[in-house]
Amino acid sequence: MAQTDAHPLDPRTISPEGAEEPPLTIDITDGVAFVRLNRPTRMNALTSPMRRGLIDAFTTLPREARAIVYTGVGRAFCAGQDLTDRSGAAREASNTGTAADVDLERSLSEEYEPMIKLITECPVPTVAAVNGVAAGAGANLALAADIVIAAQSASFIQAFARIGLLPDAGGTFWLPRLVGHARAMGLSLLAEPLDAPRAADWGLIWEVVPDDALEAHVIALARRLATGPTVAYKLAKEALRASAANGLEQQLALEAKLQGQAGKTRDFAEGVLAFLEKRPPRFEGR
Ligand code: T3D
Repeated sequence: MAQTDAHPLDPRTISPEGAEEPPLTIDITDGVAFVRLNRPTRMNALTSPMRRGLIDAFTTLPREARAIVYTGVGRAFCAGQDLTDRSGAAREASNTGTAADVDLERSLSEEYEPMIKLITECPVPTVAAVNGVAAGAGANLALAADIVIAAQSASFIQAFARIGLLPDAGGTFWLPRLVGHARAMGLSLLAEPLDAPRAADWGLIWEVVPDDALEAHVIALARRLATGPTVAYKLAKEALRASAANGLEQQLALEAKLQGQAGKTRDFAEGVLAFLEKRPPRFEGR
């Protein structure tokens, strides 16, 4: 993705990793916020400052942008949890013949869970541009986006079982819903890479594009979303999220309630007028 000036939210202000190589960069262009995971030598593996940076970004950016794209710098999208952060505990456990003394429940509930929830419930459309391998929590970070677009050479790996864990960061929620029980089981237990074309065939992601077309394609799509009916998008997201837990009756009632809100937006009036006047709509996002 083309770099522009750093956004004031750039997490180098909150990161202890230094100003030269911020682990996350943010900029906003034409109403689209671009969030880039920026630890290419570590395959953009997630550290605590990155997770906190993502939490900050997805808290504040929806007030400043009408679409958010996130992607990785370098050849990977994200390799999940930075395992060097767990190396001390793993070595100690190996030396003493005990289990690793690391509180993964806390790590998940304090950082991964709010991060995934904020992205999933983000009021503006989110796009994951999966530029390379997405492994472990990195794969499920991608799946948290509304629209996942992958480069042809990208792959998705529920790598957790390789290190003695179960899928987290929303994996056990999204996988069965997106690809069904049998494929969710296979991906989780075998932890094998799923290449991007097959991920699209299986319905895990929206689409695959040639590697050299990813950037332009994602920018065009995100700009389209950023000029769309932002309130209607937010309400559609809310309704689709709720459908997993609702019966038809509840869902019809929710659609009626939310459509009532959509009908009161300026964008609805503009959409109808534009149709009647045979011209493209000019949505303001309100
Ligand atoms: O801990 C908690 O809080 C619980 C939450 C857990 C969530 C999780 O995400 S658990 C799963 C963690 N992730 C993984 O297990 C994936 C580990 N990485 C890999 O399997 C492979 O690296 C990849 C399949 C992603 C890519 O393979 P490849 O062959 O293209 O690259 P590589 O040579 O393995 O990696 C390149 C470098 O990135 C390498 O460093 P080096 O040797 O050049 O200095 C490698 O160590 C580093 N790297 C890759 N992934 C991670 C990583 N460093 C730290 N943490 C990583 N996750």
